[in-house]
This record gives sequence, C-alpha cells and structure tokens, in this order.
Amino acid sequence: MAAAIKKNKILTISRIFRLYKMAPNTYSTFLFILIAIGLCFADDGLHEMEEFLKRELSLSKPYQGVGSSSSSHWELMGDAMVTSEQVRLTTDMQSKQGAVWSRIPCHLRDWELQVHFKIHGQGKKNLNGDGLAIWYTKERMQKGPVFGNQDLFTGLGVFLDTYPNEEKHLEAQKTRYTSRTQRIFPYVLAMVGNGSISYDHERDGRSTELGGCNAMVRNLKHDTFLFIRYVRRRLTIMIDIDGQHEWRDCLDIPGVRLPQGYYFGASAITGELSDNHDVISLKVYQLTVLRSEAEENEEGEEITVPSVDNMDLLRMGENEEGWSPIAIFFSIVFSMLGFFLLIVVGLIVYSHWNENRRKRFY
Ligand SMILES: *[C@@H]1O[C@H](CO)[C@@H](O)[C@H](O)[C@H]1NC(C)=O
Ligand SMILES: [Ca+2]
Repeated sequence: MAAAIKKNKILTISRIFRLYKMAPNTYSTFLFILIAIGLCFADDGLHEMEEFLKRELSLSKPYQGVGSSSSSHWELMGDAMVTSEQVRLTTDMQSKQGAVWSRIPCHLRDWELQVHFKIHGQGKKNLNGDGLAIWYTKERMQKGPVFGNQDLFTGLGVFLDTYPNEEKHLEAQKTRYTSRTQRIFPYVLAMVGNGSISYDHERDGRSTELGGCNAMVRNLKHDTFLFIRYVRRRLTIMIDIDGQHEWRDCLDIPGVRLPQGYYFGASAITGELSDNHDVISLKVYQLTVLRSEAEENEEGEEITVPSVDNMDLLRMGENEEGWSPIAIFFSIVFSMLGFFLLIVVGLIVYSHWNENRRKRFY
C-alpha cells in the first residue's frame, strides 16, 4: 500500500497540472505552483499507519445470516438476494433495485473500505445499466433513484456508473462534447451530500462530482476491486480491475469532512437496461494514524454536516470556459493600458497634424 500512496502524490500533481493545461492563466499557474510545492513537502505519515480488519463492520463469505436472520450485521433490501458466492443486488433484468446495508454505525475516525464486486450481463457495450453505488451515509435502507438509494442523502456516495446518460442525451440532440469535458464510461465518481444536494441522474452527477476515473469493469474474468480510504480528512479512491493485483489511482482529495457514526452500504439499480450487480465482500479496516498535536487541534472540532473544502477549486476544471476573478482583473488592467496607449498615440498624431496645419496657415 505504501507504494500506492507515494504514487498518489504524483497523481495529484499531474491532475493539477492537467487542470493547469486546461486553463493556463495567471491564477491557475499560481495555484499549480503553490499546490505542487505543498505536496512535495507534505508528509504522508504512512510509516505510522496500521490496519486492522473490523469484522462486525464487514460483509464477507459465507454471509452468515444475511437476509435471513435479524441478528445479522447486514440487512438486504429490495430485489437483493444472497447466494453462497455473492450478494446479488440486482439480476440482469429490467427495473430492479436492491441494496445491502450494515446495521452497525461506523465510529472509526480513519478507515479503509475494500469492495470486491462483479458487474456482468448479456447487454453489449453501453446497452447495459445502470450501475453500483457504495455508501457511507447517515441514512440507511431507503429506496430511491440514486442507484437504488434515496436522493438528498447525507454522507459519501461512490458510484460505479455503467451507463452514460448525458452522452446519450447529447447524441439525441446531435451535439457533442469538447474532448476536455467528456468522461469515458463505465465511470467511477465520488459525491458528498449534506441532505440538500440532489444527484443529477440525467447528467451522471456531473454538477456534484468531486472527481473520478474511467474503469472498464464489465464482464471481466478476473476479480475486480474498489478501494476507498478516508484518513485525516483525505479521501482516496483506487481500483484494481486489470487482474494484476495492482491498485490504480482514481481520486485523491483533501479536506473531505465526514461525520462519524454513519452506515456502510451498497446498492444497485437497473432500468430499461440491466446487469447483474454483485458484491462479493465489503471489508472495513480500522487505520491507526498518529497525529501531531497541531493536527489533533486542527481536526479537533467535531464534524456534524458532511462537506468538502475548496469545492470551487475542484470545480475549476468544469468551469474552464468561464473567467476567474484574477483573469478578469488582469484583462481590465491590460485593456486600460491599451486604452491609454491609444490616447497617447492619438495625441501625438493630432499634434503633428495640428503643426502641419499651422505651417500651412503661416
Ligand atoms: C449543503 O450544501 C449546499 C451547497 O454547498 C449549501 O448551499 C447548503 O447550505 C448546505 N446545507 C447544509 C445543511 O449545510
Ligand atoms: Ca448514468
């Protein structure tokens, strides 16, 4: 894992650099340099970290009592069913939705969730849907439109979206993306909700996206994993889908504020298009992280509502067409300079003309 995290720092720098290339103005140059320097000097403190499997928060074979016993730590909902091999949230049939939820709130401060999943079905590429979601939320066991869970949720949602609704919608209107803003599906995306933020299904959650990555996860022979880590308010998502037992970076964001005592869960939905959405295991690890006194003070106050720091900075990539305040400032300064130059040139020309006229007169 240590190597994976080191790689992560480089990923973050390259991600910011990509943003910088998309919007190369003074403001983003400054930000890029600032963040790059900050990252180089930041200490991951990885050597201080230990992980410990929390069995009562985890779901794994042989799924003892799941779906049959009320004393089980996990509860099924909707069309979900359990077999000896997996918890199948939906079968490869239209209009299904299912979920599995932990009954025990998670009070860990730093944690890691390893998701072993499988998405497979008869449909050809882009003729399947809709996807699988992993949750850490205040609410549990609610039916709804967001991958089978309720909208306006409170907490973290990580979506494995297998159907590009927005792209299909644009295709129908015969318009296209600029290549900068197109996402390749299946797409993994993270969103933090505070109870009043809606997931926009028609745009595949673009307006509330914290970040994400492409992940070709359908109909694979080998095992596929998703990994969500939450340490020191930093959210990191990695995927292992190539059958090489290697974690690939997907997303890494500091300043994600998630309260303790929320529930882990997984849900899935099918519509006109379908897939089997299977969860094989959800393993929760407690991470022991040593904090300096300064860090302890900084993270001291208890979080009551989920939120993400610097959401506007994360959104910078999307609003690249817009002008940042600094860019507007500089363009005003330069246009004023240009204006004065014009006046000066105008005055010189006028005085020359005046002189010539005077010469003619006398
Ligand atoms: C939730 O987030 C939105 C958008 O950032 C904000 O306008 C709203 O006040 C927040 N609600 C709560 C309860 O904090
Ligand atoms: Ca979608």
